[in-house]
Amino acid sequence: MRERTFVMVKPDGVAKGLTDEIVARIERAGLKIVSMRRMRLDRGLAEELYSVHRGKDFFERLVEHVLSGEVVVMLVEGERAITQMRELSGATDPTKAAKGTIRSDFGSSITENVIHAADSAESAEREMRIFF
Ligand code: 3AN
Repeated sequence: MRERTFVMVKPDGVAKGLTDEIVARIERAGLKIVSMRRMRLDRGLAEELYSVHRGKDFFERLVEHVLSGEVVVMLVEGERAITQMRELSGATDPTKAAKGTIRSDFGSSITENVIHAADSAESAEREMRIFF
């Protein structure tokens, strides 16, 4: 099934110069980057993106991290794009992520885990609407 999803290279990924590597992995998986923008989030956007985590103990840490530098937001399209992007990204905790995934290869902590990819069709729709 052809899907669209929302992906974001987080500030640690941008700072480590990983944007091109991540774009290459997405394209090699047969997915298409329909639109891409480098930007700085403001607090309102960051809190809206992560609104499902509001009230959790890591919420402020997460928001502070995505405000700490530039991010690259992407609209990605293709067969099973949502699942494929989750598979390319790997588990939230880089130490638990499967070998060869973006987070396993480049992530340094649960907060600094390089990439965000929408976790469901509903999240993808909501997140795409925020940024595109
Ligand atoms: P994922 O990004 O793998 O879908 P979510 O949606 O559960 O994970 O969490 C969103 C972001 O919140 C994660 N990318 C991570 O940076 C952060 N996060 C999640 N759980 C924790 C935690 N226990 N401690 C710190 N940060 C967390």
